[in-house]
Amino acid sequence: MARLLVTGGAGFIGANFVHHWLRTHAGEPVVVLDALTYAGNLANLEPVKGRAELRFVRGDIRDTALVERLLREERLDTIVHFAAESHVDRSIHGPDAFIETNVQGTHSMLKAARTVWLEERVAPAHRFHHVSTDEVYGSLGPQDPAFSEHTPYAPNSPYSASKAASDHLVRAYHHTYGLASTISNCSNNYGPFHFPEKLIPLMIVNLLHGRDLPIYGDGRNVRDWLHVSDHCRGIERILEKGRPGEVYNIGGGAQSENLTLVETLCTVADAAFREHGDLAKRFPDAPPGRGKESASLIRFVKDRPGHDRRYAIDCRKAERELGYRAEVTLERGLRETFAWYLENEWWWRAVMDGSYQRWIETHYR
Ligand code: NAD
Ligand code: TDX
Repeated sequence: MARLLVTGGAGFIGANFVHHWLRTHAGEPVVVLDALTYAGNLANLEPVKGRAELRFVRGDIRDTALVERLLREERLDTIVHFAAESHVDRSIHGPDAFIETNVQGTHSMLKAARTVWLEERVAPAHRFHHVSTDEVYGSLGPQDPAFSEHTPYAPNSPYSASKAASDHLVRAYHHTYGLASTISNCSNNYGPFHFPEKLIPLMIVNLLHGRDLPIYGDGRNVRDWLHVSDHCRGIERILEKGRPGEVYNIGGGAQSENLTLVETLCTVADAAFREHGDLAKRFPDAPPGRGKESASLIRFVKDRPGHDRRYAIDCRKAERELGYRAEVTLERGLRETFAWYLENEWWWRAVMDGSYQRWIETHYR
């Protein structure tokens, strides 16, 4: 039985992981530590609200004393570290927060784990799992082999550079102090509770409002899409079977050019509007409700500076050693994700207009 500290558990992937873990590990304590930045929302934890195993603590990963206290008080033996600034475009406009949270924050977590687990020996066995990204490996050409765990690091954005730095710190704490750490580098996630600043949820929300669908550059950049449920199962496998000191790539095996992905999403939307007559009334500005194709909203816009051309993940190590397999195809994942946003309009309206955030500020201290 593991006793978990999940940082960033009110964010997109962290919250999905908490839902998954409480489904598969009922009765095992989970403490979520989250600062509730713009990207963190208690609304993301609604599906597990009231679960006796779950404790939510609003706090900053840079508060080393707080993390030490939580590890001691709750006798926690496993950290799953998601908390980060995660949006590449924001890192281009303001890199400082990325260094503070992703580099200093991860170092603060490592220091707390070292003090409590290695010096005070509070937990008999421990695990520090660090959630990272394929972006640390840089950008691939069209014919290059996919990123493996041996691909040299070549981060290109302030975001990926900050994640690379945090990966190196985790590695160093394993080699220098003997911290039992693992790292996963995964590709682009998508699915429920994805904040509508990232490509897929932004396109869904814009489409429903009849707003432009902005495609950066020529739209030929390739991402390897991973449904968040597959990612969560991958992390679970690493916690259960992964070897300390090891790195595992987790991918979805679903490479797509951005333009193709957005066109597929438009087709999914058009089909949903044909099937469900009420959607035209709920979203009167969406093109398929007015007899037009969603793809008519696609617009090419100025490219992202330093935009990585292609990511692709070779996850054969995780398949071989952990029995990991991505289960959700991109087509099914996009259909289900679009349906989730239709069914959970309350969620994206609340996170976008800030009303949930304002509620948190007055009700949560
Ligand atoms: P997210 O932005 O949705 O959530 C980040 C969470 O961290 C939020 O809840 C936020 O409140 C919290 N947080 C931020 N700063 C904090 C701090 N100083 N102290 C405590 N909490 C803080 O991010 P996500 O998309 O869920 O990504 C989670 C992790 O996975 C990140 O480490 C990210 O780098 C990595 N990752 C994400 C993707 C992806 O496609 N989204 C892909 C690969 C790796
Ligand atoms: O409006 C847009 N138009 C567009 O063409 C947006 C928001 C994005 N894009 C492109 C840029 C990328 O090529 O779509 C692709 C995906 O963009 P994002 O959703 O911003 O993701 P990306 O930059 O690939 O990074 C994501 O995957 C790796 C996560 O945000 C990171 O946290 C993760 O590490």
